[in-house]
Amino acid sequence: MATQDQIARDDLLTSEVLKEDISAFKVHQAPDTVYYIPDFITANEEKHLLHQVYAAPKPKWTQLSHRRLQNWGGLPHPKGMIVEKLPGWLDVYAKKIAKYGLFEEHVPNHVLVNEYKPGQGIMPHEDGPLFYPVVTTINLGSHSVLQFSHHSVKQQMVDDGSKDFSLLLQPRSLLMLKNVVYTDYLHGIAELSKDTLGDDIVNLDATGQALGDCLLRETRVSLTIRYVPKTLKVKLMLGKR
Ligand SMILES: O=C(O)CCC(=O)C(=O)O
Repeated sequence: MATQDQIARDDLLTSEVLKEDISAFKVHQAPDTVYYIPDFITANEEKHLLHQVYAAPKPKWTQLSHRRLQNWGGLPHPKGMIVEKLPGWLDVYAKKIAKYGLFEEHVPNHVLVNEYKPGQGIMPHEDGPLFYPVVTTINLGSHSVLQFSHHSVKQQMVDDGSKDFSLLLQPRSLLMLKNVVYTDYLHGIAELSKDTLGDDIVNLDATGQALGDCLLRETRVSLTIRYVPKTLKVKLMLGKR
């Protein structure tokens, strides 16, 4: 009988053949540049990834006040990240996403896993200079709505939740952001238990949903896959004086 690992690997090979050219996935109604790939992974791959996330040892989780997270690949730091090899179950997707070319010749070396229960979210923020300016996110378990606001209305977004545009992220989809959307916009997720889809959502036609639909949130896990350019190599001097 095929194991979960084999099924996930077979599904991965199939999906690799299908999606090499991403131009069809560009979200034209968003500022430059957003790609949204629905069903980037299969339901089996999603199950496998969630299994791996929840199989991580308890100390791997960092509990924040409104969500919890796992950090893989090392801790980004202005002086350089001490690189820890990504585990195979994440590295396979880092390599797959690298093939789309958004990271130029680089392969992403860092993954942040965020878990959100219904009613949880993330404050509007920018990802900053420690990362190569491309964000890619695999969405697992539930939908969410990612809201964007231009820097010029930065404080307003924090104060009253106003936004310039939003993206509906369905389970199993891949989101990729770069250029102005990375450099000039804040992104965040409102702390809601359900989302009524409004005309701020610019990728609605790729999501299978309609304007006015109301979606109840369940537990969502996101894998934010990025590249940290500045790294440090640490030499272990074990047994040497
Ligand atoms: O969960 C998401 O899609 C957003 C995560 C995020 O913005 C972050 O961790 O910086």
